[in-house]
Amino acid sequence: MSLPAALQLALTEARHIAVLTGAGMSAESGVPTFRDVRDGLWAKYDPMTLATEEAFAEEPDLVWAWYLRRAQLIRSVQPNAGHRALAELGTFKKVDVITQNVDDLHERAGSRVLSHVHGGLFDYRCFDCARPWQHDPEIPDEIPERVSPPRCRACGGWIRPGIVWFGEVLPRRAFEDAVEACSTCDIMLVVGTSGIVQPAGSLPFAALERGTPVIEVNPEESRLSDYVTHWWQGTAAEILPRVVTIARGQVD
Ligand code: BV8
Ligand code: ZN
Repeated sequence: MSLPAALQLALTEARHIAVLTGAGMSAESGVPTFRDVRDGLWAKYDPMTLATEEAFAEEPDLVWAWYLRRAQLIRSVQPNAGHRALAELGTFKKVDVITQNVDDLHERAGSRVLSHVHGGLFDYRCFDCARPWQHDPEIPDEIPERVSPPRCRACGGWIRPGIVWFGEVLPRRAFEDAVEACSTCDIMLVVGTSGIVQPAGSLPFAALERGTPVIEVNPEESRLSDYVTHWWQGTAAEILPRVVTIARGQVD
């Protein structure tokens, strides 16, 4: 399936590209998405219930162990061809990467990330006094079901991952920068997101309402597919290298 000629031209001529990525961006690196069929790691834990302040307040050792497992997984995988393609795109176009993902795979591929709208798994802070905790937590090879989080040196509170849980507000600056990028870019890519989680899922409309073309890259239909300019059916690692070819003005 190829991109319509008019959108190919828009991509080649674009000077500023905004890219919103979701869990599907990291799927080909081996990181399960939230809506994947759950394997062992996810089968027992529904992110919707565990990724909340309440869950951490009630069972800090269960939630902390779950995030240790995710950190261990992310440390063990590599960026995929999709991450690398976006990094390459950023070497000859102004590319603003806005990610819902809490992993660091965009950075490890060489992209400059404008916004982690749901925070980052590896920046930790105190649950009580919010002081940053600048260490790398111990990650045992075999992570038990429950692991007590480290304690804050200043107040003794539990250390938590620096990510945005359900019910928590998004980092203001990150979200404002993301809206600005989507409102001013020449073209927007939306890669690997179901568009379910808000307010991140509304970002493509900041582009669409200005008549800016929005191309969605996803192997399946999402909540956004009916609204975007074009749904390019395919995976991040398949399609994004082709985006780079077209952006260079070469034949796809
Ligand atoms: C807020 C960090 C309010 C955690 C995440 C009803 C009840 C309760 C809350 C709400 C509600 N209705 C709306 C809400 C708000 C809620 C929300 O949106 N809920 C949803 C579920 C309805 N949002 C919030 O709570 C947000 N905060 O609203 O605060 C507020 C306001 C004022 C004052 C106080 C409070 C906070 C949301 C952030 C939650 N944190 N992550 C963690 O990671 O543990 S969200 C988390 O889930 C991810 O970050 C990501 O954003 C989201 C998963 O979405 P996707 O990335 O799209 O992934 P998904 O699996 O869904 O889809 C993958 C896609 O990839 C699929 O389309 C698939 O086809 C595609 N794909 C698969 N393989 C590939 C691929 N694509 C390309 N290539 C491939 N190879
Ligand atoms: Zn503290």
